[in-house]
Amino acid sequence: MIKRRGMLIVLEGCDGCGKSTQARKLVDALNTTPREGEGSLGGHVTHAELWKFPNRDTAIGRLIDEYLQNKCEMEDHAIHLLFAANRWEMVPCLLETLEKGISVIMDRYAFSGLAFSAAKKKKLGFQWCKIADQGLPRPDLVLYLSLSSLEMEARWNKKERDGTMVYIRERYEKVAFQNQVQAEYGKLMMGEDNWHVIEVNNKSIEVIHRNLLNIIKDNVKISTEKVIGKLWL
Ligand code: 2DT
Ligand code: MG
Repeated sequence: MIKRRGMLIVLEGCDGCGKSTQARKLVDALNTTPREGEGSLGGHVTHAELWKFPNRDTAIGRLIDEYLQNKCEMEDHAIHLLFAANRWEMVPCLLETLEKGISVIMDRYAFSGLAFSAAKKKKLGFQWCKIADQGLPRPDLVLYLSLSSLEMEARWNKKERDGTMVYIRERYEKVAFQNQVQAEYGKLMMGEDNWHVIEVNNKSIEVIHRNLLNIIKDNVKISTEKVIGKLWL
């Protein structure tokens, strides 16, 4: 019998597009899907874990958190490298997890690193930005949630009105900036065979969830038989 590794599945998109909600639902679904029989993933995926980047719990992550909350300033190249270092520090644990046959659903990854840094006014070179993440484990799937800027603004305003405490926007949570970020994502997905774009405007959480789960089901067998690739190499 072939020993199968876990899948590496990344969710990407602008702030407020629903990545975190969908990531949680996917992990729940994969952990409760029957191993065999109707509705199963054919015994290919048994367990899944939720990972998130930036991981604000490490020493590097705490610096990033301060930066995002505007509690400190950081030179653009330096913060870009910290985001990448925050991924590299987790690579041994990530590979071990996949090797055990556990799938990882990741809420942001190197694509956020590139899109957000490249969207800055004093642009960091696209190629320069890529280098820091080159060689990371390559995701089997990148599920990109695409949201219009009108809908994005409506969601943010709702968050601010509904919050019992005043919602304080983080550094990058400005519509014009996020539009630029979406444009940078557009460059990243060109020519890639592992990206799937899911339009999320006016769709219910459940409909989007089923859409994502079907993409995973379609790819699970082939992905888990392959050796994990290296990103941008
Ligand atoms: P969350 O709102 O998802 O916590 O993200 N970011 C993220 C970068 O600029 N570079 C990166 O490498 C990553 C992973 C995106 C916090 C913000 O940090 C941005 C939004
Ligand atoms: Mg955010």
